[in-house]
Amino acid sequence: SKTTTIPAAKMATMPHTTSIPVTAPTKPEVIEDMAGNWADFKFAPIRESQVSRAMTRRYFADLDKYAESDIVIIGAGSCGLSTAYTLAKARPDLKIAIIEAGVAPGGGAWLGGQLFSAMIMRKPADAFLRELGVPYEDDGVDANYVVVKHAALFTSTVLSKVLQFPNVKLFNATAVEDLITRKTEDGGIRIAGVVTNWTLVSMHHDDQSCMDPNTINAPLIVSTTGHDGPFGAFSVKRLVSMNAIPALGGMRGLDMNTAEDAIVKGTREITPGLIVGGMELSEVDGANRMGPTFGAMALSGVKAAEEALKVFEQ
Ligand code: AHZ
Repeated sequence: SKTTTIPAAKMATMPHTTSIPVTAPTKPEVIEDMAGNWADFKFAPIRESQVSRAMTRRYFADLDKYAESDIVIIGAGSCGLSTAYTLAKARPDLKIAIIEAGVAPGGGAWLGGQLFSAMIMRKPADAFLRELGVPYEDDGVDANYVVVKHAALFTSTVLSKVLQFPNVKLFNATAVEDLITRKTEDGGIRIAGVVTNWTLVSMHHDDQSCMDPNTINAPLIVSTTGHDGPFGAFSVKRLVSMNAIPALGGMRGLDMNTAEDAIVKGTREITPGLIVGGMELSEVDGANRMGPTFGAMALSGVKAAEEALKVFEQ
């Protein structure tokens, strides 16, 4: 494979755009063998059970391995993925499970806002884009923000990096439907894991007879389930219903300037064993929403990872 970079002339028209190496694929061996003769093309033979076993063997091995995890991240939106990237890179020795209710990980970060593709990140979150190698444009010398040409470029890049870490497993189409709790000596509670189920099962508890869930034990959970909605703000709502915190502040109206700082600064361990980041935190603290600007999600993820590392370094 050979490495190419964006040509200097093109770079000159894109001020402050980072140059990331693009790996040109080598011509696949099979195509050379066929030499254009597709009439004789044939896949290597297979028996259907081989496919089933190749998938299920690995999935059940992962369920077994991650039943005791070091960290569970709930929600694979922009904040959860940023948390996972930062943690997995810093601590390859930690077993990190990500539980995502949707089939498609990424949460709201496949589009910038409404149905528009560009993703805006306010400075200094551009540093996280450089860390990932996501190219961006700067809207001029005075601009306080940078623009990724498509939100899906950010999301697919961080996702592909997270999935390549050997110490991370993503369980998608899987919902966290409760938290595992332990009583502490002072009469409070500590979060000690998550209760999971297939999302399609979680959605049908009302019209099917009970189908019991599965569990993952972990000393630390990072919850990034987004603001309130059909699935959002899951962990913090559950903390209220189990009297671990008195009440939710409720997400306030949109104010980009106050919202982004508040989410990043406020990212913390809310209840022993449970760190909350991203827009889920706005429901606890009564913070404003920021709408379509994603720098706080990335940096809240970085802060959530730092808070988690402090716990592991104690
Ligand atoms: O599917 C959810 C989404 O992918 C997932 N999730 C929610 N509840 C879950 C549960 N079990 C497993 N019980 C669950 N997964 O969590 C993910 C949340 O992603 P998100 O993009 O909604 O949240 P975020 O905090 O990462 O990013 C918020 C982005 C927003 S919202 C907003 C505004 O409304 O003003 N502005 C920004 C930038």
